[in-house]
Amino acid sequence: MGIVNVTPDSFSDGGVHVRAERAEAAARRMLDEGAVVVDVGGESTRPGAEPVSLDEELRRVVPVLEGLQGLPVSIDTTKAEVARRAATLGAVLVNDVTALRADPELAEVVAEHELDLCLMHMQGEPRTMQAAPTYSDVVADVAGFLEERLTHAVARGIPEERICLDPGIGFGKTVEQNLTLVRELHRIVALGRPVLVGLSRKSSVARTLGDSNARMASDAASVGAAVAAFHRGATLFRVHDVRTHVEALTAAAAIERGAVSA
Ligand code: HH2
Repeated sequence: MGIVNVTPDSFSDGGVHVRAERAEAAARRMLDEGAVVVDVGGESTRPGAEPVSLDEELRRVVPVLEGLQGLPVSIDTTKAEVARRAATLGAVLVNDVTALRADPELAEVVAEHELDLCLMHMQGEPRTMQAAPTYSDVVADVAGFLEERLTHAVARGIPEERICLDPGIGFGKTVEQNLTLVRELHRIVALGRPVLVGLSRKSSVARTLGDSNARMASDAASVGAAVAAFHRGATLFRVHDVRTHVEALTAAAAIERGAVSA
């Protein structure tokens, strides 16, 4: 999953894709490089980010979605109206970082338009989530949350086969908690749905190199973390540098399988 943030303030690529044509070109390049879907988002969820209005979010993403019609697009939103517009413009997946908690109508849009759905764990909300994340057992807590949200989504009419789960790396978690979630990812995989991870350029990955104030991981460090997640059962990777991840993960997968891909 290639990341296309159409925002002025995203932590890693904020401001890069503000112009629709540039976002569209970046998305097309990611698909050429092997992304199976591009995730278009108009609201930053980085720690400390302020929410954006519906009008502003639509103003950011609609031109990009229009330019990408006919291509596999995911919409990174918490708002039913944004998802609805995206669906009418051909989006195939809704990536909701609140796991259907922010907008009670979002489940209906996903069900009605037969979209795929990513349910992600987050403790708190972006503005304040890194203040003091606390868990009794981070993996059990995240797995329990995702299981409950999966049940909720299915009860709202979204077939289980359309849903993937995401532990929400960096969303209300310390570096240690993020690393534990990846190390014990098999406990999330055990819930029985495909698991997506977003490790790309995140500060927790950067901080494994020793600088406790580092804010953005290199692509090399991001790929290392993605491969570690792959070995623990992740099958979907939300990334900035698509080519590098595709090559690294293809090589890792070939070793697992003992055969090169067709
Ligand atoms: N991470 C970010 C945003 N959306 N969605 C899922 N499912 N999983 C993630 O880990 C995830 C996500 C944050 O990264 P980014 O999009 O690069 O920055 P921002 O939120 O500032 O736009």
